[in-house]
Amino acid sequence: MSTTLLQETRSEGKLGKEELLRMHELMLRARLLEERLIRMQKQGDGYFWIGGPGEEAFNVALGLLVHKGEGLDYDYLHLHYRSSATMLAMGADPMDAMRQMKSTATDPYSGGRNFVNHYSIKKWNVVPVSSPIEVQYSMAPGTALAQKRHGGKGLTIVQGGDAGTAEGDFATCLIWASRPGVELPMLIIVTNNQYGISTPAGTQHGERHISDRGKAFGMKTGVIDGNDPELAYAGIKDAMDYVRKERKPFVLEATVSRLYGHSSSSGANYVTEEADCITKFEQKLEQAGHLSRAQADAMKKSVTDEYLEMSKRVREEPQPESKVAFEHIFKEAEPAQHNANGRPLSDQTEGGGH
Ligand SMILES: Cc1ncc(C[n+]2csc(CCOP(=O)(O)OP(=O)(O)O)c2C)c(N)n1
Repeated sequence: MSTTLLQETRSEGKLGKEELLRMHELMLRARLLEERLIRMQKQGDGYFWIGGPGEEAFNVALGLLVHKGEGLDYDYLHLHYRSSATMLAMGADPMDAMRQMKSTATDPYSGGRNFVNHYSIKKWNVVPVSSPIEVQYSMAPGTALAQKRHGGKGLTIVQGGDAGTAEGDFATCLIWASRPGVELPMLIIVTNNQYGISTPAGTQHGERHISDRGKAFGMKTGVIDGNDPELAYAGIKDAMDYVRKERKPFVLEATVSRLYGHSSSSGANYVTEEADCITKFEQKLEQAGHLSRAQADAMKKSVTDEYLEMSKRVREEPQPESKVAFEHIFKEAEPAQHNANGRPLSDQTEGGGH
């Protein structure tokens, strides 16, 4: 089943059984991948875990709706470390996340340099995820501005958490996205899980919804239940359709859960107090007669086994050699040649530089 099929089905009114089951499978795969990564970290096959359990409903829907490809005609993604389900829904190889967890030389996102869930895929316009939070919001207007000048239907998607919106980068994003006459084709997403690392959102926000901030800049905004895959799919699709057609920004806030705490630094244990989008969706699918408990359990077992096997294979892959540690930091270039005055020979200007 392709993304296109999902979109066609949606425009007819409702997602069909096949599409709902595909979403469920992707959500389950994303969750089981994160659980494998958490186990890898706890067993010593990695130094740190951070990821997206609790955001699968929203992030799978997003991944299925992305217009995937390289260059300005396709969507750009400026994601964060909880976007694993988006990556899986786009077709990323789960083994690559395990490679990044294990810091192997084969990790295609960072060659074993970065934390897990810090993706980077040039052929799909997935801009490298950075550990300093929120910088993606001030970078994203760059690709959106290039897309505005280029024309076409491509848009820029930027996503981060609620607490990070306190950083100046978020304000930078709102300002650049909404300049009169140069409004940018951006889908600005905030996935609100109600926490910074340990700071409750309720103690930080004078505004009712974070997305309301967009209203002051004349932007369209919306809040959706990010724990419901059908509502998330419909909400993202509506917002994307607007941005693609009008070439103007939309601020979309999605309420989500954080099911394994902040990261391995806070223990990475399952929390029972928050809504679990997969449990809720499975109940809905069972009631509709689309999925039985036995089928869901069988799928869970089979994917768990599949991922365990993958993690064993990743363990055998090579670690990076120390001599590559400084590659990709500075541009590889010949040292500049200087004249007797210490000026670069390539500098032909009269009277000195700037
Ligand atoms: C610039 C910067 N400040 C602080 C941190 C430490 N830090 C990492 S995650 C995080 C909380 C982010 O919360 P939120 O934006 O709500 O996203 P969530 O992790 O809840 O999805 C903080 C403060 C950081 N990585 N970068």
